Amino acid sequence: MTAYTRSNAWNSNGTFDNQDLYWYAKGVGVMQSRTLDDPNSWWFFAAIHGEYVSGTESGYPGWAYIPPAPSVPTSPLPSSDVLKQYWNQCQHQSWYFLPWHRGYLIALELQLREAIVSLGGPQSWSLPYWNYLGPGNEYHIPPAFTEQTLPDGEDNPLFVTARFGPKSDGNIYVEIPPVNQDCLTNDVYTGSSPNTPRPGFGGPETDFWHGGGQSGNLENNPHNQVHVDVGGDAPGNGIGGLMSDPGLAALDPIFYLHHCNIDRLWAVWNANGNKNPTSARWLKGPAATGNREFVMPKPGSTAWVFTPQEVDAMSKVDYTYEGLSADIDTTDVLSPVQKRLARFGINHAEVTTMASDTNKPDSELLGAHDHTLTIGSAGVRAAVKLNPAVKNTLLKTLASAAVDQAPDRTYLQLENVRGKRDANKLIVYVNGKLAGSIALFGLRRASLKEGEHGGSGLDLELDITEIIDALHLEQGLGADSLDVRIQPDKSITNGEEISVGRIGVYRESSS
Ligand SMILES: [Cu+2]
Repeated sequence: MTAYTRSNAWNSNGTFDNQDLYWYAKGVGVMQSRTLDDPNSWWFFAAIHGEYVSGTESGYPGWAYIPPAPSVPTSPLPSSDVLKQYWNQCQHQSWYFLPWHRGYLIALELQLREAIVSLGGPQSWSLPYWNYLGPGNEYHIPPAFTEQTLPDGEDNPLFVTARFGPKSDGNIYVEIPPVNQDCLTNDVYTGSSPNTPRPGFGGPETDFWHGGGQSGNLENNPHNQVHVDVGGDAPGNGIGGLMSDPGLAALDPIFYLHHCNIDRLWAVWNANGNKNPTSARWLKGPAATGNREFVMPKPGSTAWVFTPQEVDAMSKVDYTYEGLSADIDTTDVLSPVQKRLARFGINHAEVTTMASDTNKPDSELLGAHDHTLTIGSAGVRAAVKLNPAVKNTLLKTLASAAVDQAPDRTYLQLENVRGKRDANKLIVYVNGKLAGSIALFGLRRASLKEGEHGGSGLDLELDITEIIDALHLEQGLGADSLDVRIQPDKSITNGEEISVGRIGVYRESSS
């Protein structure tokens, strides 16, 4: 069914010599010339993801307060039926994150291709992807996005004022590290224990879910990191960049190239032999259990209703990615499990696959710090007490690591994290070792009391398996608590402190 190829945006140095980018700009221009209430417009598509068109809040990030370019309209509104059917659909912190965004990209690509062909552009045009983890300069935004004008002198529809970068200086790039694609090493799409759900590679089991709670590994890094890096905020803690907030992000044309790369990484993960959920609840989507359906406007304003199972494999969609096969693990590369067992002195040559048939590993709370922590510029430090019985279970699996028996994995989660600003990251250390960095994309909205989940905030997870392995191998994991230090990436103004309700540490049996 492959008819189209989505190519690397850095081809032809990411300039308008790259015809995919030139025609993308032209197509975006056509969609931007349409009105907000037109389901074929750029503005309507951004609102499908999320919007603050006429909310109760005044001031930024309300759409009326966005500094041009682009000049974002807030009227005319579609009818309330159309609005309820289409707007505010994006699935975040959910196992629907990947299939929903895949359908969203397919719908936007159809709209753009129609507009591009109407201008005399190529029939084969497809959305390019931005692989910020590619070689050389590719961690920078392709230059076509920062030019104010097109080669013909017209305004460049890809240019956006509210895009500030990781250092708030207008230099737009992705910070590597912490951005990585380590998420590809988790072979579980969604972990599932009733009391301690793990988000896995693809996100936790949810109903229709417009954000809040736990991000899956891919959503956490690179997805959330790239949003916050690209959007950033204005110097001196001013307004946030469009990409930093889910209710603004899809107004920035770089959004869709970022999401193409996320979609590509899902395809790579599947091509590496990892399996998507097989439960009807995932395959049929939230509409099957009486919740909202996933629906996109097709050109001409016909409604396309779709489910995850209609888009969950590259064989079911009409596009592929340039160079997809080059990204796939080959047999001479050690699998993540082989690498891990090698650290325990186990000969990886004997390790065959330990792929998950069940896709449902068992997990359990290993320890917690239960008091609310407040994070200002200086950061915070806490002792996470470990439950002796659960620690013993973990220690047994570490001691009996074998070819056919990978030890438990361990995760640290910052729970009910609340705050006012998305454009920041928390850097976490466990017993002095760097556990990783977590971007706060979606934090402001998830913290609003009047929001969908009562302002319960975000649950931010880091895989600390390697640290626990190292502690075990170096010194036997004797202590009854872990020393956790949390440091913000950017300074935090008084009154804008970030709170963490609980720190939880979990063990998860290897599938
Ligand atoms: Cu996104």
